[in-house]
Amino acid sequence: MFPRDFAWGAATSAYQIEGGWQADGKGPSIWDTFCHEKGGVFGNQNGDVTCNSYELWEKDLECIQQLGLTHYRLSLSWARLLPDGTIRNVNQKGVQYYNRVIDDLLACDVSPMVTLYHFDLPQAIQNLGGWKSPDVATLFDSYSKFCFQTFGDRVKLWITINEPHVCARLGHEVGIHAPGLKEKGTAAYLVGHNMLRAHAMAWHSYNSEYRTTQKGAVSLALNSDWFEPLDPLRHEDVASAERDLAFTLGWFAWPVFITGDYPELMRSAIETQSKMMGYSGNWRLPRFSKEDPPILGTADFFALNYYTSRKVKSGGCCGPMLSMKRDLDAEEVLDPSWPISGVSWLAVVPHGLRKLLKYIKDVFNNPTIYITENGFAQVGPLQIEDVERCKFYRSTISEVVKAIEEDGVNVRGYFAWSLMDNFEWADGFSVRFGLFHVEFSGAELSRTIYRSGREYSKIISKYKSAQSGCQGFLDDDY
Ligand code: GBH
Repeated sequence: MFPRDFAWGAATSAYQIEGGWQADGKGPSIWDTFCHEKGGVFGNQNGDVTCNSYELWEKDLECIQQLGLTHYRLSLSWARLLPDGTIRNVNQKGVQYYNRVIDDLLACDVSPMVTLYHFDLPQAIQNLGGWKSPDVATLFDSYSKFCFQTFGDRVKLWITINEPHVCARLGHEVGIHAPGLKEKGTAAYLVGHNMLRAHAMAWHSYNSEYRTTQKGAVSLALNSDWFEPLDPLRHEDVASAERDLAFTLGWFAWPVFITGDYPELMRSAIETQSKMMGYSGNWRLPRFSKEDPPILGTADFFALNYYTSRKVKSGGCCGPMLSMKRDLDAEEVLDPSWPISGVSWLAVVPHGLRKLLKYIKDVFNNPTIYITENGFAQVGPLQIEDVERCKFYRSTISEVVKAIEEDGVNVRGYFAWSLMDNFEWADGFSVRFGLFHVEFSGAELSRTIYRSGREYSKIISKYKSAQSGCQGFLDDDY
């Protein structure tokens, strides 16, 4: 059974839904730049308008209410609030917009969970070196304090940075996300490091300046697949799966939750490869400096974005150049029994979530966990009757029940990705994750609930009524 105050949510992010990319004094972000330089995004699409939530927020609120959510996870656009990234210039129209969103949610009895950074760095900060520059941490801290000060009287759940792993790797190693850098084997580690520093500074600011009055909680959202050895009896496969977990989840979770430093496995793998390539061992993965505030202990809960799983075997790498892939030295494969959703990377493996939750409980000292994203993609012809996604949500949520009841994992909330179809980064509008369909070709951008939206709202209302004592009601269709 779910705890009484369990958070039933759905999530979105600013660049993916807001549009209004130049409205009312908003500054450009790296995603505006990345999309406008042609070639990086499916069909040269962009988030200039997308769901136009900047103007159509009431429509989103109607969707939220129709689902019966207790929580809504949104992100703030840094460049909408601070067009040049610094607190020297505050865009009051941006402040008004988010004030209105937050106030409307609270008036409808929906609690906001607010992410400060979801991939959309102000271009002005990119021009100073972006996440590769150590100075970005201080700028992020100022932006965070501004947000705590402005919205923290009403927002009690904060995420500083969404998926540092994706920003670092896809933005700076693979180059399919903004800012589109492909500096293999180096930039991603530096970016990840500065993101951790930025996160930790913001957490310490909240802790010392806002916590006693605002009484909220702050964390960062970490994405990870569940990784398990292709052949559990092969020592190399077991070690490869462990390395993959260390390089994905451990990269950020070890410093924050257990040691204040990167996983030993990760450091030694990188050092080995550096030496093999004739470089000094301790180059590439930075060390945390005594001058910075400590990283350890800078999360009040564990925020997990889970989508899929992989089997892992040894080897699979890869040319004469430095790269993260070479450091990882593992090959990920799909189990043929796993169905594939609309996008090729998203194999449907609900039981992987249960295993990952148990792993987090065991390795990271039994934290309170919010599943801050989980979802299923649709491509191709529109299906409002999306029965596959209904099955996906039903079986995923039943795995969460097992994690809570049988494994004793302290899960406190579940956020479906996403409230509605939106701009899916490099895939543009070709991939649809929404519980509501958005008609992007019509001027009204009308929102229509999918069958999976109705299904999710039924699940929520059944669990809510079961919590208030109407047991037995639960088992009929699940
Ligand atoms: C989330 O990341 C994001 O937070 C969210 O904004 C996004 O809309 C959602 O996923 C759906 O994609 O291109 O083969 O290299 C999820 C974690 C990790 C999933 C990177 C996709 C890329 C695979 N993502 N992965 S590939």
